[in-house]
Formats: sequence, structure tokens, C-alpha cells
Amino acid sequence: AGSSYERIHGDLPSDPVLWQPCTTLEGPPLQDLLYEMAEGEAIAKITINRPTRRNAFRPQTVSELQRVFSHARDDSNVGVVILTGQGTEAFCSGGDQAVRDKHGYVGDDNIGRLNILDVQVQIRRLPKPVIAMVAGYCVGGGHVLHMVCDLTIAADNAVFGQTGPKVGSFDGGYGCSVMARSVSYQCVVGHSSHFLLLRGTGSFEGYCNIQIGQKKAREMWFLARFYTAKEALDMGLINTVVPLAQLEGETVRWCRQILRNSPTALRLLKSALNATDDGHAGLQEFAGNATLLFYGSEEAAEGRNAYMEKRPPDFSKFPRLP
Ligand code: S0N
Repeated sequence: AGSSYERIHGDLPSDPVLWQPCTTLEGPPLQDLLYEMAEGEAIAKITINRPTRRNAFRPQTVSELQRVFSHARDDSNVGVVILTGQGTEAFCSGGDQAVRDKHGYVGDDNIGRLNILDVQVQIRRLPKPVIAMVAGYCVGGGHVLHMVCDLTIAADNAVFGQTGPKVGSFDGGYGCSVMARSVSYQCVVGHSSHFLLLRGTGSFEGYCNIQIGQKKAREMWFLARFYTAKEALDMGLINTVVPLAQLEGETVRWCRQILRNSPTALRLLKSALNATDDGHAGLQEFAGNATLLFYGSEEAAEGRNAYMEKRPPDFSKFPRLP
């Protein structure tokens, strides 16, 4: 029984993952993060490890996030990345207010920085799916981090919200724009059925997200209320809610399903979904992928070979497709 897709691909294994510390990350040992790889599977897991501060990020945390996301991008053994927080109390509570001064968050070098914004861009542009695995509080700059991830899987104890106006901060970048453009639940269902056509076929079709959640975004920022996981799901802020005990198992199942699919199709879909909102930067990202694919063609090779062989290129055999 089951669909032909299921007959071809079989069931998703529900075996537990064996996490191993990443051994190929260069540089000093991580202080604020755990960075692990699933044994035998192309899944990386990044855990913000400051549970006594509800996994708030300080400059050290941000600098380590930059290092591990960069590693995950470059490592061809990684196909999907999970971002999470240590423990069940919090995914992340945003910037560490204890080290915030008038120039931003101050680290050991005494320089104020707002470089969590660079991490947001890294996640947005990472050419592999990034999944936020959320238990507990996901608030402030931590809430923005889950929003810039491609998917969010929440435990039933998760709490979502922006605190900025209560604590004298705000994120007017992705913190507003991505939130306001969050897809409604109805629209997500539409997209899922679209994905049924795409999965495993090695093809992709770019499409854009047109649902604007301006009213809810303004409510979330202006009132700075907290929302349950169920409310966040109904708003279209997250993808699914599962019992806390099943959070990692379900997240890994999603990862395994993603990993069965064409990495190039996933890469192009992510950049297509970004492009509609990201203006020049989105076009640049999407066009970079077009160039990457073109470099793999005989037509592009003819141009390069002709240059290297100091002869005129012969593009006559390449079709001018309709
Ligand atoms: C998360 C909350 C709701 C949890 O409540 P709970 O479970 O009752 O625990 P607490 O007792 O409150 O907390 C336990 C201990 O952890 C400390 N702590 C928690 N969060 C933080 C934090 N963000 N910074 C520093 N410490 C934190 C508590 O102080 C407590 O410590 P002890 O035991 O010593 O008392 C609750 O904790 C809460 O509301 N936390 C604050 C959430 C918050 O307001 N976060 C900051 C929001 N702002 C940002 O994130 C900045 C945005 C940003 O990053 C940005 C945006 C755009 C451009 C640039 C930037 C940038 O700033 O870089």
C-alpha cells in the first residue's frame, strides 16, 4: 500500500541519531555552542549552550555561530542544519542584556557589536535547509533567529515573542520583514502540496511567498506579548508542534526526508524563495546559482576552453531554446 513515492523510497527510518562532536572545525574550542554531526547522516546540529542565561547570545556566542555556520556551508557532508538551544527551558532569549551598552554587545575585546545581524544573513543565504528546533522560550533576537531559519519545529512547551519594546531594543530588519511576510497556515498547506510534486524528482520551480502578515506582525512587536506554540502555528510562524519528548525525533525525521531530495533543487528553491523578498541581494544569490549550473554545461566549457586554447569559441552546436 501507500503512494508510489513511498513504495520507491520506503519508510523514513525512525532510529535515534548518534551525535558526534564535529572534528573538522578549525580554531579554538567552542565555549558557547555545541557543534555536532549525526553519525552516518548529513545532519549538523548547532546548540546554543548557555542554559543558565536562557541561551542568550553574547559576542562570543555570535562569533562562534559565524564559525560553525560557515563550516556547515562549506562541508559537503552536511545537507541540513538544525539550530537549537540547550535544555528544555529556552531555544534562545536574544541578546545578552548584561553585556549590552550604547554601542551594542560588548565582548572580551571591549568593542560593541550588533553582529547577530551577520548570522541572520548567513542562515538566510546558507544554500542548505536550516531548521530551528525550538523548546521553551524563543524570544527577542532568539525569535528572529528562528524566523530566518527555513523551517521551525516546536515543542508544545515553546513560547514565541518579541520583547524589544519592553527592554529598549528592536529589530527592524528581518525581525520585521520576514515576520510580516510569514506565510499563513492556509498558504503553507498549498505549498506542501506543491512540494509533493517536487520531492525526489530532481526538478524545481521557483515560486514566491505572497501572504503578508502585517497586522499580526504589528501586534507581536507593538504589544510584545508571548504566544504559545499552537498560536504560533495558527499564525503561520512555525511549521509544526510536537510533544516535547518527540521534538528531536520529529526534527530528525524532517531532516531525513529533506536529505532524500535533490540538493540542487533544494538550493535553488531556497534562493528562489529568498529572491522574491531580498531585492538585489536575492537576485544576486539566485543568479549565482544559475552561474553555478551553467559552469557545469558543455556550452560554458567551450567558452573557457576556447579562451585557454587561444582560439575563437564555437557555440554553433548549442541550441537557442525557445
Ligand atoms: C526568556 C525569559 C522569558 C525566561 O523567563 P524565566 O524562565 O522566568 O527565566 P529568568 O529567570 O527570567 O531567566 C533565567 C536567567 O537568565 C537570564 N536571562 C534570560 N534572558 C536573558 C537575556 N536575554 N540576557 C541576559 N540574561 C538573560 C536572567 O536574567 C536570569 O538570570 P539570573 O538567574 O541571574 O537572574 C526571560 O528570561 C526574559 O524575558 N528574558 C529577556 C528576553 C529579552 O528581552 N531579550 C533581549 C531582546 N533583545 C534582543 O534580543 C536584541 C535584539 C538584537 O539582537 C538586535 C536586533 C537588531 C539589530 C541588532 C540587534 C542586536 O542587539 O545585536
